Amino acid sequence: MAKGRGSAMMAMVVLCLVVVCEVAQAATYVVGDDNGWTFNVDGWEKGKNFNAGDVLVFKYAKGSHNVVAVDEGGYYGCDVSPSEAKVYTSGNDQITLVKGNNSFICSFSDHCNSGMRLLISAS
Ligand SMILES: *[C@@H]1O[C@H](CO)[C@@H](O)[C@H](O)[C@H]1NC(C)=O
Ligand SMILES: [Cu+2]
Repeated sequence: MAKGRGSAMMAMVVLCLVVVCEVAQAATYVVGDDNGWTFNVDGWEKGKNFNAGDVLVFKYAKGSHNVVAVDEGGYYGCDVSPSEAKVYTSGNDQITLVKGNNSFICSFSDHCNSGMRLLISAS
């Protein structure tokens, strides 16, 4: 009985450590900091080190912008053509980074060409 409780306790400690480590590793970033997801946000990523699992929060006035997860070509060409591109519209969109390049643009009229795009490399 006492032994069983001991190992249950041990399992819980290990579980807690794992949870704490995961929380410690994943960071949350508000894109554009105080300005949010807006024009000329491109470059905000410079000097930051992103990891897979980190979360980007895109804040903007709902209806004024959107966030489209595109491929690298979509970032460079301001092109949303891939049919599998995911579109976020909530104004408070949380997107978890995957390993490698993560590219996002706003597909409203000419916003992407006005620097409303992001290419983030996560390790
Ligand atoms: C990520 O994007 C950069 C900049 O365009 C490019 O040089 C690099 O090859 C890309 N990496 C991958 C894995 O596609
Ligand atoms: Cu926009």
